[in-house]
Amino acid sequence: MVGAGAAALHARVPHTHPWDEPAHAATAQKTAHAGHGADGGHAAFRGGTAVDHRANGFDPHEVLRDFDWGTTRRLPSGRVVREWELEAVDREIEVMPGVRFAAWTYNGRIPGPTLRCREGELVRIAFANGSTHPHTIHFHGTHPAEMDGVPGVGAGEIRPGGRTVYEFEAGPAGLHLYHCHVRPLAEHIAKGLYGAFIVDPADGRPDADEMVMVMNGFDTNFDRANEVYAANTIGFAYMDRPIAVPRDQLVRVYLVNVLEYDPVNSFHLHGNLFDYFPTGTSARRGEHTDTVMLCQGQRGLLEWRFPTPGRFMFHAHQSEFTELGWQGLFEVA
Ligand SMILES: [Cu+2]
Repeated sequence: MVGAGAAALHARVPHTHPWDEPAHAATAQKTAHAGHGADGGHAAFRGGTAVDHRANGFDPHEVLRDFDWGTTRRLPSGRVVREWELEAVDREIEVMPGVRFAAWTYNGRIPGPTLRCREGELVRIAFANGSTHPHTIHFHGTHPAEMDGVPGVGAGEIRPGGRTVYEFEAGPAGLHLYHCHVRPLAEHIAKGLYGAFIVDPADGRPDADEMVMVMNGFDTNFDRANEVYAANTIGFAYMDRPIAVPRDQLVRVYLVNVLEYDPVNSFHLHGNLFDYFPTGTSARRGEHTDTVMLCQGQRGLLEWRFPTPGRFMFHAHQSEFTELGWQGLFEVA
């Protein structure tokens, strides 16, 4: 029973939290609206409606471990070229049950594909603009100025129907991101045009159960404030269905914050601490903690193991974000 969070979306819930039970389970049940059902599941609010992941075309559980390595070929020089095709697509996304958001996406999903490559490879991203607005792809990491994906430099803004190719040597190793850089910038990002960009060290990282979490939010009533918060777009998705993790397995989360309209976001883990590697650019951990705070555009790697089985929450430590969707569970077995 994890019922109190969703109620905050359309009712004021006086200080009940999923992690309070069993002591406060009865209170949580009483304060939840009718329609939440006996199990209190977040998906079952407003008369049993739930986000239709199939209709959205992506499921946060698949996004979580979906790393897009693109396609590779070898140049006569022996160098590896890694290629992807990204298209900007206007698309309506159901961001919480019954709430449809007129999104702008890369390849129809939010976040866009998690692009992954190795340091030193030549990467080529063919970008087609199938949207009704001009867009770009601006990558974080090192690249020549003309590949920066900003208006007025290189290919600049790509008009609807237009295309370009961004090409550069991948580096440095770390966790970067990509997003549209057309003005008004806040709108172009908040509408959904972003994704994670992972550059692996040439000799890789230790084996782990790897996940990507792009912390985001949605302004569903155009007041330049978010009504729903999440990791990977759909609030409560990892509460409804916890993330299964084997006990003692090294877990590595690639954490990105692209949240618009709020100055900071955060990640807090229950029952454990993690090693934190800011931007993933160094093998030396920056901190051993249970909470990290990230400004918009900041990202980092989190690593830890669960030594005992059970359910462990993770969520933004801004309680408002937590109650509006940015929370989830690890199920350790
Ligand atoms: Cu744009």
